[in-house]
Amino acid sequence: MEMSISNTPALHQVEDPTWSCVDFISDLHLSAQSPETLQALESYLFKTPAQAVFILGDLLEVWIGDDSLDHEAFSVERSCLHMIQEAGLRTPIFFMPGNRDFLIGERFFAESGMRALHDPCVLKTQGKRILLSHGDALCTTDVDYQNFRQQVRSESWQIQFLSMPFDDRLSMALQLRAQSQEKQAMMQPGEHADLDHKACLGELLKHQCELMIHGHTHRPKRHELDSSHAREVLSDWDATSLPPRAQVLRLENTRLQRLDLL
Ligand SMILES: [Mn+2]
Repeated sequence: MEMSISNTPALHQVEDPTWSCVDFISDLHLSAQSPETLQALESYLFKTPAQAVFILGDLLEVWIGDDSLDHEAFSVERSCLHMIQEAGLRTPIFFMPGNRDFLIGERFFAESGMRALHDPCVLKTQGKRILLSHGDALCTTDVDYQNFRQQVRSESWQIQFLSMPFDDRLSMALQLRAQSQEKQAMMQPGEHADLDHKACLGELLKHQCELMIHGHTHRPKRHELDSSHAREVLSDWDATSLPPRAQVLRLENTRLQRLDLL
């Protein structure tokens, strides 16, 4: 079987001195259960004034390999890919895989036209150096999760997983998701994993950045890490929640603002 694990070269740095407006979004968790959120993404992508859109992970709720594009169960994800391909003709779209969709591979990138970002990636724009990340790798105090992450991000695990029959992969993914939802539901507020303060500061210093933008935790907020370093957390999207969530973090002429689209 043809493996789809990514040989797509992922960018460690993106730089464009001509961009005066760039958008950041993450955690849309698109699936057949969320056509309204897909619709919100489509109308946003076709009218944003941004010169580049950065999707920082978890665009899709579940991804078990690019051959899913040929299965009826993933027709919504396929239409998402086609919509992004069309929108990308108007505005370049960059994508960094998250913990849900890290198995997005070469074929998905090629057909969607999205450019792959390494996690983390440095964006140089408007005189700033901004560190982009999904965020899960910096939840360093959750040792169980980091062990799991290391396993599923290894080439050997991915080769083995992708060689399994489609239906087996699908049931395994749904089982993992159910376990994770069960674990989340049993947690008290404040118990949910968050990015480690020291780990974030360390990454920022290492990459000579003052600001990090990330998703993953679904807790949109700006955190000051010290007098000159901060992180901005993106919101997740859910067009059917009350109130609906579809937020964009926009950097326009060096100013950051949060825009609620719905
Ligand atoms: Mn995530």
